Amino acid sequence: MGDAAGSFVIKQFGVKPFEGQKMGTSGLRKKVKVFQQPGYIEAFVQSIFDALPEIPGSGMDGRAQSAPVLVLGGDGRYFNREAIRTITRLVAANGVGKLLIGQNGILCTPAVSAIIRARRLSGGIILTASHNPGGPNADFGIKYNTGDGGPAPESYTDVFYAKSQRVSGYRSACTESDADPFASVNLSRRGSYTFVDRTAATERRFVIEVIDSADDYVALFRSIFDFERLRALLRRPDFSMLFDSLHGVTGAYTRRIFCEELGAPPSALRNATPLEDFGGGHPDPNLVYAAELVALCDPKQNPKAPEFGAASDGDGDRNMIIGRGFFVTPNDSLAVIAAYAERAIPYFAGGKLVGVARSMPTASSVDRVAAKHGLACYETPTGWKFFSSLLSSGRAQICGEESFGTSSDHVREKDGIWAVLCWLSVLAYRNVDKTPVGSLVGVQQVVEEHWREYGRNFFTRYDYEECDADAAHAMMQHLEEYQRRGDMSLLERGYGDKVSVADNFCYTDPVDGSVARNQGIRFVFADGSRIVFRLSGTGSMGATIRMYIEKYESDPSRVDQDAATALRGLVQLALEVSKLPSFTGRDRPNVIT
Ligand code: VG1
Ligand code: CO
Repeated sequence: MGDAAGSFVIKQFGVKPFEGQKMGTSGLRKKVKVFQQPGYIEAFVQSIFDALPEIPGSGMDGRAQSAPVLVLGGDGRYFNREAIRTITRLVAANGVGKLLIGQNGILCTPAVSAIIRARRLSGGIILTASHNPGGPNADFGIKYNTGDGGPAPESYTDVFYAKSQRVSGYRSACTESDADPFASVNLSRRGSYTFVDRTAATERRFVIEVIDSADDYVALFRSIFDFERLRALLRRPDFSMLFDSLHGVTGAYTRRIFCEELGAPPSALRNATPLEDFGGGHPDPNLVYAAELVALCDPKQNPKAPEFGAASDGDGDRNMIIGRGFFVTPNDSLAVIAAYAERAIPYFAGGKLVGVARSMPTASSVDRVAAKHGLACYETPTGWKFFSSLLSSGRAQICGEESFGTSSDHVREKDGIWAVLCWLSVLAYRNVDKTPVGSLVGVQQVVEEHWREYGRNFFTRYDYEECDADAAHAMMQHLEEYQRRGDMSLLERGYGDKVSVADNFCYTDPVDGSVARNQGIRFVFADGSRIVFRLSGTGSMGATIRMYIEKYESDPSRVDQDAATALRGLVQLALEVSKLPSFTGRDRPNVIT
């Protein structure tokens, strides 16, 4: 072991349990200040390592032949580096044989999933609070992904939480004087370091490898998409694109993928430097937080508006797609990708696509595509973890959520850059023989043709952020009671149609039989239009109420209406039935999508 970079001993430290170390829709998200409390990260990460041996199939349940290998990285937000240093010491002290770390501590969420799958790792730890803001006064988060590359399901996170309530100590790798034994590891350069654990009589090795953040991910994309065809699209003088990373993690990938691989000019990228505080912004790709991109893509405000615009969130799993002055709802984006997949994306050619899935609040645009193409269609609770079993069992290949998340079975996370490459593939396919410049089929035309063929699902989401938690729960309670009483006359009179389903969505996973209750209150009318309410599981302050409204229009002559106008009546009705303004004191949402 003469080549070792150093050695360490494992020491045990006392810690008391912290309240509320419970993973929500996607990981543990709290204010940075909460994570900075002494022992907070240690207690939580130790709880994960205490739980994994008890979870069959976790790769740490003692059945594996060799020591587990994990990957670690984050979206580069404030506190990322400190957390990586702390977690690395716990990983080393908890029986892991090798830890891969993204260069500079950076890995986008879908890349972590790709790395776990490509290298058959036991799992990974992702440091992100996703679309929540970053900085000393903003949010931080920790996620655990399992050996299939997907977010830990509730069968894991429930045990993590139970352990966190009883944790009394943690194990950490130390020098003799309790310092960080891995201080010599240079995260800014690729390299491999072998350390020797001298705690036991039989010396054990622990390897840290700093890996390129993009290699595995880019290789995967090369196997999915026709890069040559995408290059041809990007070469067209009548085509241009603008990708806004909102100073999130995709900035570490976009130059390589869009410029080096596909030939886009550097001017196609915006806010492409990952920043610890996302430049003070909200790294959430929607019409409010990506307003600058929306304005740049609007020919009325910018004569040089590009044909195609896209944005991604803090950790690179969300995407927003826009055309020239034209916003594509995530529901329609999912439906369009599914409709074109077999023809436009080599990965799906030859009948590979047999099913699609969407989260319950997501509008049912994709259901229409599934019906027409003979695909299975699943409706799951909010949160990507619910898609994993469908993807892994081959029941569904393309999934999406209304919250700007779309992906396929190439990974087990939503994937912002993948969605953008899908859209470029659709445009490349539609323009493959459109040689005279100026005859380009653009985003708007693709979507409008889609509406005429399948009908249009008008959709809006109202977010009421940081409401008083008691008030929000009281409102949900009121809606539950309203449903229990069963008198739907207010809704039926107001909308002019029967209510066919009124329930609190409950999901039974068709693969493993697990049941998820209380996933959102929904009122579904006979024509498929819907009102849905749920509380967010990703906020870090108070409660966020999400109100989702959907209305289906099959008449081709009415699909071009303005969405706000088409939905106004249902929005009013939803506010009336929920009594949201009087419960919360809020007369308007923070974000309307
Ligand atoms: C939100 C979205 C949900 C998404 C989740 C994680 O959850 O509604 O669709 O999967 O965020 O996305 P909630 O519970 O706040 O509604 V991300 O990009 O923040 O990991
Ligand atoms: Co995200």
